[in-house]
Amino acid sequence: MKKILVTGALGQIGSELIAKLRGVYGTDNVIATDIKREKQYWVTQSGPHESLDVTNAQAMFDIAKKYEVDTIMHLAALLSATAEEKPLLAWNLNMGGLINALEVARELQCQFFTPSSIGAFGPTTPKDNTPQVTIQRPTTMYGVNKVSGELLCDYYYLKFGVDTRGVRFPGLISYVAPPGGGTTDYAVEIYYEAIQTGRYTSYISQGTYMDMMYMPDALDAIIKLMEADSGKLVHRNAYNVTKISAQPEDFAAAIKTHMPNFKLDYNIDPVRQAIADSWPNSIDPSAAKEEWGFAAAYDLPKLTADMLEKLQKKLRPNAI
Ligand code: VAH
Repeated sequence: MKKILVTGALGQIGSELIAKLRGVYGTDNVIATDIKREKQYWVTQSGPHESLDVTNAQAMFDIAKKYEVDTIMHLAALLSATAEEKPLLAWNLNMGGLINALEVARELQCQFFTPSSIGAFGPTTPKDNTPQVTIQRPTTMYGVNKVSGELLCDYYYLKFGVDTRGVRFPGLISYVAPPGGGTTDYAVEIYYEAIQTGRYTSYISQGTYMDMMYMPDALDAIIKLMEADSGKLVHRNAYNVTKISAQPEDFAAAIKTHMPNFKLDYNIDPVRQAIADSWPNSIDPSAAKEEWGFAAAYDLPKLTADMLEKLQKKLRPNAI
């Protein structure tokens, strides 16, 4: 039975991954850690949890040893927009936290997962149907962190035999924990605003395509990759995964099939627009499909219907 340590457990992915992992592997086998201390029932009170600053190597080792974990899922990181605002902090946290987690995995012989991102590509990368193996010259600190992270995880596999695995996530859309500091956050905000105000002002311009995926598909991908036969994995760190390539107008059109009066307008954020412009329009997930059976269930219409239904209950529980 797996015993899993998760860092960044209160983040956008972690908040839902903890519940998913506990459902699959058992509550007591999933240790939720985060630097935040706020009480969120389904994370802190429903199973083992520890406060952890991932830049504290000894603290991470001590927690991993205390619970005798055999798997580390390292999610704690600053996202693209925040990383661009605070590049040195991003380097120290994103890379310092990662090397600490890899060292713990090496010393305790743990299997290891950490997400990369479409942010690992840059303006010289082929923009459409971006291949699994291609030019990676990102022009953001987040992208530098993600490419460095992919190489570091490959190194720990080749040099020390650590079973490292990762995916390049697209923008992730969820209704549980809002994202923070990302470039693709607009694709989450638009659904919240649709329910709360019936309109949304996008900071990303019309016609800007980016890859997106619904959180349930992302969680399934993590578990499927980690359970895959190690011998079949070629592109371990990290696999392109995606389901949707969309621009703000596509989200608005999908929302309008449920809310015909929904309005979308624009107030562009030059920093996040520049980040988005440096990323692919669409990436090719065929290596993930071939090597470990990646599949995603939610296309844009299905994602939109579920987001609006769940957010209606979350934000307007008493509405008829
Ligand atoms: C971000 N949501 O916007 C993250 C993600 C592909 C985007 O890495 O920074």
